[in-house]
Amino acid sequence: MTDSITFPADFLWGGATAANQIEGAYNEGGKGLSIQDVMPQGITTPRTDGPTDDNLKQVAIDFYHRYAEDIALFAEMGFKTFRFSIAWSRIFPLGDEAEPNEEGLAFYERVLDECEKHGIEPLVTISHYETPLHLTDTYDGWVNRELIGFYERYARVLFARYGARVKYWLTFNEINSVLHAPLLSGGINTPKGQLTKTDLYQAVHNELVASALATKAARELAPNAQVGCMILAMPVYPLSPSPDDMMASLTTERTNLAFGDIHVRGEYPGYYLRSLRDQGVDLVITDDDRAVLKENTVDFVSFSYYVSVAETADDSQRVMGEGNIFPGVRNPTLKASEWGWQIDPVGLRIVLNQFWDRWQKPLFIVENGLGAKDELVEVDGRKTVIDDYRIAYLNDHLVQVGEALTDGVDVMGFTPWGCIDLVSASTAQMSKRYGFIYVDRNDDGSGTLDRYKKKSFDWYAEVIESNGASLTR
Ligand code: BGP
Repeated sequence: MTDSITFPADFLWGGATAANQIEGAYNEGGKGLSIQDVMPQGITTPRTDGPTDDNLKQVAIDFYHRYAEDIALFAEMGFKTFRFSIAWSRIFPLGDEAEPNEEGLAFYERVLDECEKHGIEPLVTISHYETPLHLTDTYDGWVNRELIGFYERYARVLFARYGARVKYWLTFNEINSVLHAPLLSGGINTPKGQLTKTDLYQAVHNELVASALATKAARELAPNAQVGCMILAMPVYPLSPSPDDMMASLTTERTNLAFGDIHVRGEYPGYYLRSLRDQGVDLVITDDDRAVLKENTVDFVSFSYYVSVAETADDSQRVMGEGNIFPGVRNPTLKASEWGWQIDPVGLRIVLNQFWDRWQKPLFIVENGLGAKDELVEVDGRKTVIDDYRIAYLNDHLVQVGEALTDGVDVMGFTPWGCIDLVSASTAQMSKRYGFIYVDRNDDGSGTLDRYKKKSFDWYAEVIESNGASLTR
């Protein structure tokens, strides 16, 4: 352990959100429906046919109308950057139209205005779990190659319109999660149990090509922009020191690492091709696809990190625990959050070192945080939440970021997830809170939507102000 933690002077401190989890206004401003409108319970139950009244995301935290107030609060914490996503169906309500929806474009102009007013650098996710529903219902989402063209058109519109104002772009949120949550992540309508491996991996391929085409478009239309991939990082430890367990953990971890390998190196690694062959998967990959992947690799690698898991080759030892989007073998050495996600700050240092050693690309931690139940209390006549557990979680993870920086890893920034309370992606709950800012909204939809600063608000402001010097080890 080093004596002091030094973060780079230009370290991008901030926070992260996604359109469908904050905006609400699901049918305002010419917006079309997205898959989120048929996933009122997140990934816990099958999709519905159409929108239902019990869907918290229809209102979410009403960011669509309150963005100025919220961005002002982020500025008060000293944010250097704010990660948000653009709802594809605000820009192309169906997804396959020729012309974009001006009202949707104008909304994000206003969001960018507010960021600029406060000197906050936007970090924009192009696609974050909100494929337009029409593309799901009509094309079966990313299984269909036509999605590549629709996405490229959408990305081009964004770069043309916002390219001079937005420097940092992410192509697909947690792109590797499509293997586990095909509807959420890939807009794929065919239920997971009925989806063939070939269709699933073809969807993966189509997204990877689309990601590279977006990178290509950014080079043309927004030459100052930097494009990153976004990977769900989940380090996998061997459950025992046996070589078989080590091999099993490497194999499991490679299902995530492959996405970084392809984005950074521009080609499919041998182990990935072997795994496709072993599964009898034969993909349609054109020579153009290969060239596009090779010529348009990413500028940086971003990732989410919440949880690590274990792996074993011994089926009798495979006791499963929770993970982010997909489960993993429970690690007996770690404690878990109220939602069963095992807490492992050192895992963040491991991931940072592993990714840096492997790819030598700047790394951006664009999600990390603790989903917890909060209790609103009154202190000195002000409503707040005494969230020491959240402060401890973030402090301990940031200390490990400091260690990785000292290890020589190039880390661009840190945007903890849900910097303001929002609707959870996996369970669609409000009660799974991540924010520095409490939003008065409950799982049953009640609440005033008023915002209150939690104890962690001042704590994070001080961390940013001191550029990490106030962290405690
Ligand atoms: C990631 C998603 C986010 C976010 C986060 C926390 O998988 O990119 O959208 O929600 O996890 O997960 P949850 O909301 O399920 O607690």
